[in-house]
Amino acid sequence: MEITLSEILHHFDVKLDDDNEIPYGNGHINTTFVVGKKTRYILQKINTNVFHDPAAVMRNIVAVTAHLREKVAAAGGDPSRATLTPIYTPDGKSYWDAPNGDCYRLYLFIEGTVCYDQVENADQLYHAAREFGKFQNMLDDFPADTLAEVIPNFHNTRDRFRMFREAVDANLAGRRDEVAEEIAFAMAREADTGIVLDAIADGSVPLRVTHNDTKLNNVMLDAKTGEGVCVIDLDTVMPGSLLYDFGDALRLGGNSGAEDETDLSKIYFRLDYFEAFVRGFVQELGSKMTPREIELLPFSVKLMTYECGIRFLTDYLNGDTYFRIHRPKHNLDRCHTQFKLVADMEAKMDEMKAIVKKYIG
Ligand code: ADP
Ligand code: GN1
Ligand code: MG
Repeated sequence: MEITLSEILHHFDVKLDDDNEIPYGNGHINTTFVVGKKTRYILQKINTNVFHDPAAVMRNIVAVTAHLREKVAAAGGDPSRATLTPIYTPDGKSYWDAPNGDCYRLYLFIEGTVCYDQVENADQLYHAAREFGKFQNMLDDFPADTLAEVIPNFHNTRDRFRMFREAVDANLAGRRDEVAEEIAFAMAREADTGIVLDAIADGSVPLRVTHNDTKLNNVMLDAKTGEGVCVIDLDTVMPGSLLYDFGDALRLGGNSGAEDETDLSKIYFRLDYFEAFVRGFVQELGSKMTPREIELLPFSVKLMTYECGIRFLTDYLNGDTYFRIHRPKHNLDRCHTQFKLVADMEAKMDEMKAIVKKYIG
């Protein structure tokens, strides 16, 4: 059953000044629209194939944004710009369950901001890093045990590898022979998958409340000043490692090209962007990091890029059922950029370590 957007909006406690409904943004997971004119809102269909318990996702988001709002207000800031503002239904729910099983939510549109699918200069990395750092700082005292684990083992790279190996064995879409080289690249790096997990297990890397999806188009920068405004896409806020947020941000932020660039000669890892991000991140979180966290910062970028690469490859092998794609080999193209970056990071690891040392350690 097809539901119209105006019918969906009717279930939220808002009066719109326009009936525009424009597809918006470049996220791979949810379906996003901008609605309204003078006062704009973000309407999203939550991807229930990815988030099996949307009620738990929204409970996390309501709690986390309430915590952030309080902190920002206490510091004299504007909470409606500094975090997401969920709009409620008249009966007080933060989402609407449609009769066909779909699930929708509405947020205030954060005006006067921009986010980047591909970074344009080092300054953007510096400000994004500070914003992700501030986000973690503000959630430092959030009770982590009240958060639902909405996607279990989200950054458990060992488990991601297991799922990858299962996809190779199952060969559901019949594409295994076509990607033999990519499979070999991934298999050769299996030993990397346990390094951060082992550090978490031995206590040298603490669990914190982390964002877990720190891609650059999930942080809003001020359209005029370029400074950080807020972190969005809070679906995956869960207990995790600071290394996940650091590494994942540079996976996309340190890429010289687009995540899905098909001309691989354009793809390399930008040390100048890496340095700008390190500078901002250390400025906000430097005093909190343990020696092992500091030591693993460069490796975490490679690990998160590798993990994302095997996730794209797994999805390609499974027949493209997880990430939204816009062309037949989109997931394979994405996998190629990630693996090219991994190889480049391996070549540049000593330089990355030297950059971290320059700022901390
Ligand atoms: P996905 O999980 O699919 O990535 P996001 O929540 O990240 O979905 O939303 C997709 C895009 O929509 C973001 O990258 C951003 O451009 C835009 N967006 C999301 N929420 C807001 C908001 N409250 N205000 C302005 N833009 C937003
Ligand atoms: C997805 O939702 P979005 O587009 O911000 C994915 C991330 C991946 C990223 C790859 C919930 O992020 O984990 O790193 O695509 N989010 C989820 O671009 O799986
Ligand atoms: Mg997003």
